[in-house]
Amino acid sequence: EENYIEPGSNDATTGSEWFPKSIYDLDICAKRVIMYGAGLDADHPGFKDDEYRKRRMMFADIALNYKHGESIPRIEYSESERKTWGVIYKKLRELHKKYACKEYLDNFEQLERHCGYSEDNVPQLEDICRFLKAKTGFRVRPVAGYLSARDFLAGLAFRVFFCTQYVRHQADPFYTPEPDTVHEIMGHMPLFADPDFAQFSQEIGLASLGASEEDLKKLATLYFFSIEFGLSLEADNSSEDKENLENRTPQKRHNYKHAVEGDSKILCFDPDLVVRQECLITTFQEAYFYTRNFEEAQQKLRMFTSNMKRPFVVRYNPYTESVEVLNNK
Ligand code: HBI
Ligand code: FE
Repeated sequence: EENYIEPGSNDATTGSEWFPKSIYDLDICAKRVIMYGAGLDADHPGFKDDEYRKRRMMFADIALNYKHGESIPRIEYSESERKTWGVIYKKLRELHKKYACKEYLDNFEQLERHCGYSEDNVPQLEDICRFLKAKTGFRVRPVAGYLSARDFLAGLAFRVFFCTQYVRHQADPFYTPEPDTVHEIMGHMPLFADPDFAQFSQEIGLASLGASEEDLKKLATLYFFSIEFGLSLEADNSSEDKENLENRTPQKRHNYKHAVEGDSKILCFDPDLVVRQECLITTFQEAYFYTRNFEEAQQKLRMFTSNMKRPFVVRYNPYTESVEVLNNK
């Protein structure tokens, strides 16, 4: 490959691990996918399904050949894929009414209006990409599967979300061991249309560029307990003080079914505490973290990352969609 950099390679400009400097460099990150298509584990529901594996290779092919700036190929989803999507869509729309925050609900409605979100249609990434670009400057680009935390977070620095395009196996619509397009489209897309959430996400990404292994792990954990599993505390009366809010019934305070109805802990988002948590992939979390709004999350993240040490400073240039690296040696 003419355009490939081995993970872990040294970066001549910073002396740290190589990282993308321009949005075009994300083509390199996208190729370093850890697991996809033929590499499904034995416990994956699609492991013994040759047809599914073939389908996954088709999606991998699209993602591995995609280059920044191209339009994202449209997919004709199969009847089985549309059925899986529909079952999840229906269930989640019910849960959203009860648990989702206002920002999520408002943007979801817009996605229904502008991007073909509905029970019987799997939305196209190209349409979502255009929508997000206009709302917050965020983009999605197809990815073949799981990336390293470093490559995945690097995309966010450029307001790019690496987005899977395949649908989970039909055997188990309500569980997937890996991200799939239903997770991305239903779960992530609505909030990337929110300006504060977008800013928060980009700042995690910028902090990750050239970060030490230790700091990278902290940022991945912060990503996990905010963008993946974060809670937004909503008050229906803004004059109430914090103590009153915390004494509310859980149903009024939080947005997630498990967090609300399970026996997990619900704690205020504090990066110093969050980075000591373990990320549980295959089970519910032991604790969830809330902020009152996305701006609060942003401020707390900024406080935390300003104490991280790198031998250089990165500055994002939105005109060129690249980062400037300032060596302060
Ligand atoms: N890769 N494609 C993909 N999607 C993810 O959501 C993802 C990933 N790699 C790493 C990752 N998530 C997590 O480690 C985050 O904590 C960064
Ligand atoms: Fe996710």
